[in-house]
Amino acid sequence: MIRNFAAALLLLGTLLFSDLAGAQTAPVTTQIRVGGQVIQKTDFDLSKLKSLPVATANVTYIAAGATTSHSFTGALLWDVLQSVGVITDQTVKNDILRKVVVVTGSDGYKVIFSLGEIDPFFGGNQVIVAYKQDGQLLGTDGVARVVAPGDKAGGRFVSNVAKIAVRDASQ
Ligand SMILES: Nc1nc2c(c(=O)[nH]1)N[C@H]1C(S)=C(S)[C@@H](COP(=O)(O)O)O[C@H]1N2
Ligand SMILES: [Mo]
Repeated sequence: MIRNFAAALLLLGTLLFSDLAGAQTAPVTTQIRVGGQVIQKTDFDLSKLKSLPVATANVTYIAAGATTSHSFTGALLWDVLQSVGVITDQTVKNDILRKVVVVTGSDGYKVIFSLGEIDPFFGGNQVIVAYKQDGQLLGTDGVARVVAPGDKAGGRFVSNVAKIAVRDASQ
Protein backbone atom coordinates (compact mmCIF):
# COMPACT_ATOMS: atom_id res chain seq x y z
CA MET A 1 0.00 0.00 0.00
CA ILE A 2 2.69 2.46 1.08
CA ARG A 3 4.81 1.27 -1.81
CA ASN A 4 1.95 1.93 -4.27
CA PHE A 5 1.51 5.40 -2.80
CA ALA A 6 5.23 6.11 -3.23
CA ALA A 7 5.08 4.86 -6.82
CA ALA A 8 2.06 7.11 -7.51
CA LEU A 9 3.91 10.13 -6.03
CA LEU A 10 6.94 9.37 -8.18
CA LEU A 11 4.75 9.15 -11.29
CA LEU A 12 3.03 12.44 -10.42
CA GLY A 13 6.43 14.11 -9.93
CA THR A 14 7.67 12.76 -13.26
CA LEU A 15 4.59 14.14 -15.05
CA LEU A 16 4.76 17.55 -13.33
CA PHE A 17 8.46 18.06 -14.09
CA SER A 18 8.63 16.37 -17.49
CA ASP A 19 9.30 19.70 -19.24
CA LEU A 20 12.64 19.68 -17.43
CA ALA A 21 13.44 16.19 -18.68
CA GLY A 22 17.11 15.93 -19.52
CA ALA A 23 18.04 19.30 -17.99
CA GLN A 24 21.43 18.99 -16.28
CA THR A 25 23.89 21.33 -14.67
CA ALA A 26 26.85 21.74 -16.98
CA PRO A 27 30.39 21.12 -15.68
CA VAL A 28 32.59 24.15 -16.47
CA THR A 29 34.77 23.37 -19.51
CA THR A 30 38.37 24.40 -20.20
CA GLN A 31 38.67 22.88 -23.68
CA ILE A 32 36.64 21.76 -26.69
CA ARG A 33 37.23 18.50 -28.53
CA VAL A 34 36.86 19.09 -32.28
CA GLY A 35 36.41 15.84 -34.17
CA GLY A 36 34.21 13.70 -36.37
CA GLN A 37 34.91 14.00 -40.10
CA VAL A 38 38.00 16.19 -39.78
CA ILE A 39 41.59 15.60 -40.84
CA GLN A 40 43.19 16.52 -37.50
CA LYS A 41 41.08 15.90 -34.38
CA THR A 42 42.14 18.72 -32.04
CA ASP A 43 41.46 19.99 -28.52
CA PHE A 44 40.94 23.77 -28.40
CA ASP A 45 41.70 25.56 -25.15
CA LEU A 46 41.45 29.32 -24.66
CA SER A 47 44.88 30.10 -26.12
CA LYS A 48 44.25 27.95 -29.19
CA LEU A 49 40.89 29.67 -29.79
CA LYS A 50 42.63 33.05 -29.37
CA SER A 51 45.20 32.09 -32.03
CA LEU A 52 42.47 32.24 -34.72
CA PRO A 53 41.26 35.54 -36.30
CA VAL A 54 38.99 37.45 -33.88
CA ALA A 55 35.30 37.75 -34.67
CA THR A 56 32.87 39.95 -32.75
CA ALA A 57 29.10 40.41 -32.77
CA ASN A 58 26.52 42.40 -30.85
CA VAL A 59 23.55 40.11 -30.52
CA THR A 60 20.00 40.52 -29.24
CA TYR A 61 18.07 37.32 -28.61
CA ILE A 62 15.25 35.84 -26.55
CA ALA A 63 16.32 33.65 -23.63
CA ALA A 64 13.60 32.02 -21.52
CA GLY A 65 11.07 34.57 -22.79
CA ALA A 66 13.16 37.70 -22.06
CA THR A 67 15.00 39.77 -24.66
CA THR A 68 18.70 40.03 -23.87
CA SER A 69 21.66 41.76 -25.59
CA HIS A 70 25.36 40.96 -25.36
CA SER A 71 28.57 41.54 -27.26
CA PHE A 72 30.53 38.38 -28.02
CA THR A 73 34.16 37.85 -29.02
CA GLY A 74 35.64 34.63 -30.34
CA ALA A 75 36.62 32.68 -33.43
CA LEU A 76 34.33 31.86 -36.34
CA LEU A 77 33.07 28.27 -36.18
CA TRP A 78 34.01 28.09 -39.88
CA ASP A 79 37.64 29.06 -39.06
CA VAL A 80 37.81 26.48 -36.24
CA LEU A 81 36.68 23.81 -38.71
CA GLN A 82 39.00 25.04 -41.49
CA SER A 83 41.95 24.89 -39.07
CA VAL A 84 41.38 21.16 -38.48
CA GLY A 85 40.25 20.42 -42.06
CA VAL A 86 36.77 19.14 -42.92
CA ILE A 87 36.98 15.83 -44.81
CA THR A 88 35.06 16.03 -48.08
CA ASP A 89 34.87 13.73 -51.09
CA GLN A 90 36.09 15.60 -54.19
CA THR A 91 34.08 13.21 -56.40
CA VAL A 92 30.78 14.26 -54.77
CA LYS A 93 29.29 17.51 -56.07
CA ASN A 94 29.30 20.15 -53.27
CA ASP A 95 29.99 17.49 -50.63
CA ILE A 96 30.39 20.27 -48.02
CA LEU A 97 26.62 20.90 -48.37
CA ARG A 98 25.95 17.39 -46.99
CA LYS A 99 27.79 18.10 -43.72
CA VAL A 100 26.49 19.20 -40.36
CA VAL A 101 28.26 20.11 -37.18
CA VAL A 102 26.97 18.79 -33.86
CA VAL A 103 27.77 21.07 -30.90
CA THR A 104 27.52 19.36 -27.51
CA GLY A 105 27.56 21.08 -24.13
CA SER A 106 29.10 19.44 -21.05
CA ASP A 107 25.52 18.89 -19.82
CA GLY A 108 24.73 16.83 -22.94
CA TYR A 109 22.72 19.64 -24.61
CA LYS A 110 23.14 19.32 -28.39
CA VAL A 111 22.37 21.51 -31.39
CA ILE A 112 23.16 21.29 -35.10
CA PHE A 113 24.48 23.75 -37.66
CA SER A 114 24.83 22.88 -41.33
CA LEU A 115 28.12 23.60 -43.04
CA GLY A 116 26.07 25.20 -45.84
CA GLU A 117 24.81 27.88 -43.45
CA ILE A 118 28.30 28.87 -42.23
CA ASP A 119 30.33 28.37 -45.43
CA PRO A 120 31.25 31.90 -46.68
CA PHE A 121 30.38 30.80 -50.26
CA PHE A 122 26.85 29.81 -49.18
CA GLY A 123 24.97 31.06 -46.08
CA GLY A 124 28.03 32.78 -44.67
CA ASN A 125 26.45 33.08 -41.21
CA GLN A 126 29.06 34.38 -38.77
CA VAL A 127 28.52 31.67 -36.14
CA ILE A 128 31.09 32.34 -33.40
CA VAL A 129 32.79 30.09 -30.86
CA ALA A 130 32.86 32.89 -28.28
CA TYR A 131 35.28 33.00 -25.36
CA LYS A 132 34.23 36.47 -24.17
CA GLN A 133 30.81 37.93 -23.38
CA ASP A 134 30.64 41.70 -22.79
CA GLY A 135 34.45 41.82 -22.69
CA GLN A 136 34.83 39.17 -19.96
CA LEU A 137 35.82 35.50 -20.07
CA LEU A 138 32.78 33.29 -19.58
CA GLY A 139 33.36 31.94 -16.06
CA THR A 140 30.69 29.33 -15.29
CA ASP A 141 29.69 29.22 -18.99
CA GLY A 142 33.03 27.50 -19.66
CA VAL A 143 35.85 28.17 -22.10
CA ALA A 144 33.44 29.01 -24.92
CA ARG A 145 29.84 29.25 -26.01
CA VAL A 146 28.43 29.24 -29.52
CA VAL A 147 26.72 32.38 -30.80
CA ALA A 148 24.46 32.35 -33.86
CA PRO A 149 23.95 36.07 -34.64
CA GLY A 150 20.97 35.48 -36.98
CA ASP A 151 18.95 33.44 -34.49
CA LYS A 152 15.94 35.08 -32.79
CA ALA A 153 16.12 32.88 -29.69
CA GLY A 154 19.13 31.64 -27.72
CA GLY A 155 18.55 27.89 -28.10
CA ARG A 156 21.68 27.39 -30.23
CA PHE A 157 23.88 29.57 -28.00
CA VAL A 158 25.38 26.44 -26.41
CA SER A 159 27.42 27.30 -23.32
CA ASN A 160 30.13 25.06 -21.84
CA VAL A 161 30.82 23.67 -25.31
CA ALA A 162 32.59 20.34 -24.82
CA LYS A 163 32.50 18.84 -28.32
CA ILE A 164 32.20 19.98 -31.92
CA ALA A 165 31.81 17.12 -34.39
CA VAL A 166 31.43 17.16 -38.18
CA ARG A 167 29.04 14.56 -39.59
CA ASP A 168 27.64 13.69 -42.99
CA ALA A 169 23.85 14.08 -42.79
CA SER A 170 23.04 12.80 -46.27
CA GLN A 171 22.67 9.08 -45.59
N1 LIG B 1 25.04 23.79 -22.49
C1 LIG B 1 23.84 24.39 -22.64
N2 LIG B 1 23.77 25.55 -23.33
C2 LIG B 1 22.59 26.16 -23.49
C3 LIG B 1 21.39 25.64 -22.94
C4 LIG B 1 21.49 24.40 -22.22
O1 LIG B 1 20.52 23.85 -21.69
N3 LIG B 1 22.74 23.83 -22.07
N4 LIG B 1 20.19 26.31 -23.13
C5 LIG B 1 20.11 27.21 -24.29
C6 LIG B 1 18.95 28.07 -24.26
S1 LIG B 1 17.45 27.29 -24.47
C7 LIG B 1 19.04 29.45 -24.15
S2 LIG B 1 17.70 30.45 -24.34
C8 LIG B 1 20.35 30.11 -23.88
C9 LIG B 1 20.27 31.09 -22.72
O2 LIG B 1 21.52 31.66 -22.58
P1 LIG B 1 21.82 32.97 -21.71
O3 LIG B 1 20.68 33.15 -20.76
O4 LIG B 1 23.12 32.69 -21.04
O5 LIG B 1 21.94 34.06 -22.70
O6 LIG B 1 21.36 29.15 -23.60
C10 LIG B 1 21.37 28.06 -24.48
N5 LIG B 1 22.56 27.32 -24.22
MO1 LIG C 1 15.85 29.00 -24.43
